[in-house]
Amino acid sequence: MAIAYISFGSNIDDSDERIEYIETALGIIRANPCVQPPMQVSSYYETEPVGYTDQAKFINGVAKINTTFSCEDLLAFLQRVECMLGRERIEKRVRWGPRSIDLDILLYDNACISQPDLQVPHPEMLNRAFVMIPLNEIAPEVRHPISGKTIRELIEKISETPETKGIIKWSAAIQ
Ligand code: A4P
Ligand code: MG
Repeated sequence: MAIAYISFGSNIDDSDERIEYIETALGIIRANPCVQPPMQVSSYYETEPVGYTDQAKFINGVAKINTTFSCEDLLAFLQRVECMLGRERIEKRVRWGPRSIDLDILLYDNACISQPDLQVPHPEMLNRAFVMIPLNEIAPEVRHPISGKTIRELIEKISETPETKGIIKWSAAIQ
């Protein structure tokens, strides 16, 4: 059994729809036989878009799962969940543009994977307050396998950046 941390984000239209996409995705993940309880979910955060900024605000958060999926199979499963929720693949839309749901693998045990279509730890996670703030809420003592530092130590680096000011807690954690 492996422990994986998954980031989720949605920024389609109004606030209620974003929450519905996230909760449907989390429900499908929780119900899969390769995912064992308990699943732990951070609070939801409303965040300013990063990258392509002319788009709606995101709801972001992080989930911790216990899973018998290999990391490659977990990626394939998460991509199927994205498709089920109507997410168009990257070729059909603006890179970093609006999406019904985005599910990324942040960490998978202590794995360091560098394949063309799978990099773990997620290469951008340390630069993204919208990932690190919810991750720090549920996994402050977990170590990032490349830097060897804990999430609590690593978040200090980004806590002063302007991006963190655009991050507002939207709802308390739900288990
Ligand atoms: N891929 C490689 N490693 C991984 C991994 N660890 N987890 C590959 C998931 N996928 C991984 O992803 C593109 C490719 O990444 C996949 O084919 C997979 O093989 P995608 O989901 O099709 O496209 P994407 O998500 O638009 O691209 P990308 O590069 O993943 O975008 P990001 O980096 O996820 O950025 N601002 C706020 N506030 N909140 C957000 O959530 N998200 C983005 C998207 C931009 N700005 C944002 C947010
Ligand atoms: Mg993605």
